[in-house]
Amino acid sequence: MGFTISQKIFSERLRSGDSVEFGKEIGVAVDQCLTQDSTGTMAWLEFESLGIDAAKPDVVVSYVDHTNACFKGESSEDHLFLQTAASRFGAIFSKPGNGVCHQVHYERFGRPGALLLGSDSHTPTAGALGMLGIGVGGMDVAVALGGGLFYLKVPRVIRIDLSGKLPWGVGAKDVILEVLRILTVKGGVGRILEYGGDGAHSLDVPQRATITNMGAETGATTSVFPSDEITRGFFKSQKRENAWKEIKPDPDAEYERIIEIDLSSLKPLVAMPGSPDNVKSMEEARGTKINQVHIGSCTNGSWRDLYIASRIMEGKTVHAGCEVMVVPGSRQVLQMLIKDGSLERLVNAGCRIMEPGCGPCIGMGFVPGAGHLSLRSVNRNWYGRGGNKDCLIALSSVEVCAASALQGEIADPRELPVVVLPSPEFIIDDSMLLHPSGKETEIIRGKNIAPLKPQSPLPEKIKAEVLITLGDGISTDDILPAGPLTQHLRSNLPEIARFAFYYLDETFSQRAREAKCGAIAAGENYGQGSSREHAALAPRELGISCIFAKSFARIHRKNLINCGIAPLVCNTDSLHQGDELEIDFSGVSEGIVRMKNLTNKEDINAQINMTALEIDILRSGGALAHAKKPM
Ligand code: MIC
Ligand code: SF4
Repeated sequence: MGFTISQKIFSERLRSGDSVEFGKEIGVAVDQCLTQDSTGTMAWLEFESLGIDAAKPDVVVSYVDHTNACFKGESSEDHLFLQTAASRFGAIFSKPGNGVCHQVHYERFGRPGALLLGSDSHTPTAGALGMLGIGVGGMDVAVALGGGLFYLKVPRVIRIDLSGKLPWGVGAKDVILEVLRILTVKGGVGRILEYGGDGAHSLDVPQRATITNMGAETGATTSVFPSDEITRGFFKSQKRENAWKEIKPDPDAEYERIIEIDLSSLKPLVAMPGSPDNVKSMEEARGTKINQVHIGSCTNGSWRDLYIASRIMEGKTVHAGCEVMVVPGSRQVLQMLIKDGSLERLVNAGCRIMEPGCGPCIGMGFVPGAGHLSLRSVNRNWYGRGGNKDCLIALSSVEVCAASALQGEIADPRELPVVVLPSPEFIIDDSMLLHPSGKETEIIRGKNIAPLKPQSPLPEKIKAEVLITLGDGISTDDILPAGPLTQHLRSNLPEIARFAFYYLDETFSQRAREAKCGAIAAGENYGQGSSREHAALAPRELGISCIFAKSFARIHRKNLINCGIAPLVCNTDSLHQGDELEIDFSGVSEGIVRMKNLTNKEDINAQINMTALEIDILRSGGALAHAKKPM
């Protein structure tokens, strides 16, 4: 039996386990790690707590992109900590303004065939280069920085077979919105999406990156394209041709499922507010009034995207009832836009410009008003995303965003003159990437950086009160909102914990602190979305010891275990806020947790669904306590 692309990459770095067959538990060596500021302060503090001298993987980059604007001084202090920690432990530091981690990483560091672990859920963007990028929580990155293996069960592979060519006005974003329409936000869980077919070879690397980036929204472990002549061309233009090699699946590789998409027949799509899989056709969405357009983010912040937007808007004016914010994905993109006149075209059309970074995507500026509809080229649109729980966000391609900005309502770009893309001239200037100076660097910590508390082993029995009951699809943005409210508190757990479930129930943190030991009950796909470890660390800080849900999203489930919270699977319909539970962990190794609901006298057996290693981590109290245990 031949291998898929991901099996090839896993098998080359297999250090624990005997085969890369689906479902096998394996431990793989990690080649590259990335961290970003909002998850990175914790990841580097966690790495430091392991007492290891220097980061081990070949390429380690610490980016600042989420808190560039420094609305609060704490963020500036965090940046200095990250810069000095990177220098001390041997990582490259990407300064604020250099761009979003995923965009810069594929431009300057990624390479076909490598395995990248990143403390951000959109790390799969790197799959555009024919490598595997996997988003994880900070503790998994900390362990990998120390040279530890990354353990996972080999995911099933869905092949997405692309044929034809995208017509004018239809973007790579429409390909991934079509995939989301088919798979929904749960269809990728436990799976890798591998793209192939003639149509795949018609897409350039930035288009592929849009698709691999937003594969995260299907819940997939990662997404990957083959590395071909198009990839080689990209490496050449980035002056890194030596890093290129061909990667393709074996012809007899086995897939769980093959999804066929004819690019020529695709039409523009829009994900309407609430969820990235709330996908509607242009016919259904057009004419909807919009207040804002945001073009940019790690999904659609490439030069290709912004160039097209500038040509669509050239010589025209943004609609009076609409504001437009353009945010280049990287400084390289910005430099190219300056050089080729795109920036001038955008500004002349009435667009506003923000420095390269995450910006509005994570609610750092350009926060829409209550009930306002913001059309964005970003990847997420849950309620509460974008910095205001009452705003509405719709997702589309840059082509749809630009056409709609001119009309003040969702509009069809296919009716506008065709934009022909010239060959890009990439500007290579790595001056905002700082190289480490080594062990003598003093790490500078602001007051905001609260020391980590030690993790303590899981008790055999606990009593806990159900503090909140929740429905399906609770995202990490629901658990711990991002944006200006919390972004500066990412290295201060006691402070950030005050905002746990803030948009859903402002009293939660206070009640949790009073209860001392609490539990949460939820529906399907609990914790979907970001890799934000704080969505597990903050509840832990508030004394939450277990979460009962019908199912869990991959990264969050692992973050819970790493933080010493038990993710327990059961039917949660009979649990109510205020129920007193007696939970018995003595059967954990057999995969069962027995629980008595003292309020309604019901006995429930919850499934633990964990590997032996995960059980060991949970028993130890978390990943750091486990990593420090003598072998
Ligand atoms: C996001 O898009 O939600 C983030 C902000 O990039 C997160 C990480 C974080 O919470 O800092 C992610 O996707 O992992
Ligand atoms: Fe930044 Fe948004 Fe991408 Fe997250 S999804 S890394 S906030 S641009």
